[in-house]
Amino acid sequence: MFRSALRATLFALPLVVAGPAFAHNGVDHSKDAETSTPAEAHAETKIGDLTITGAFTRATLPKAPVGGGYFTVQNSGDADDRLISVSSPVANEGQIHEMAMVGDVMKMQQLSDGLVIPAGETVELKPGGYHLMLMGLSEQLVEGETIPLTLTFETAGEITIDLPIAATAASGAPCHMSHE
Ligand SMILES: [Cu+2]
Repeated sequence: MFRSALRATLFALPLVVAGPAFAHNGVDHSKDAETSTPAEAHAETKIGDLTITGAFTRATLPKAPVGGGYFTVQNSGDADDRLISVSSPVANEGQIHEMAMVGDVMKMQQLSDGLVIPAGETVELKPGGYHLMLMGLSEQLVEGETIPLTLTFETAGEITIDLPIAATAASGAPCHMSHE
């Protein structure tokens, strides 16, 4: 029911690659990723020309049906790439969402064509912006644990990372709890 309602709101929007969604209070996490601890929260994963950092999800309440997924991906290559699908063994289905203004209301909607990672640019998935949705969770997401998350990129291919589970209201990976 939830999913079909969501699909009903889908329409093509130009992909915004720069703007408010990516301003993170002026903090560029890609720069401090290597100097902070713990290491696990900043595990840097490379696949092809892409570097993934700061991946996390949030703890869920028991029986919560959906979870989120967030990370930063940097494309150091000369060609655009595209995140085309996501999956996790703890979820029935993984989706890629964006937040967008629909009339006067901020809504999230599925990016049915995936999320473009432009050549030479960094795209941040975060609460309130682009994000992953794990639909139909089979288990509660418990803070401090990890879940496997498989990302499939059009060019770079497929990779599975361990997604750390942060607090329920976390706005960043576990070691970035505050950066106001
Ligand atoms: Cu969503």
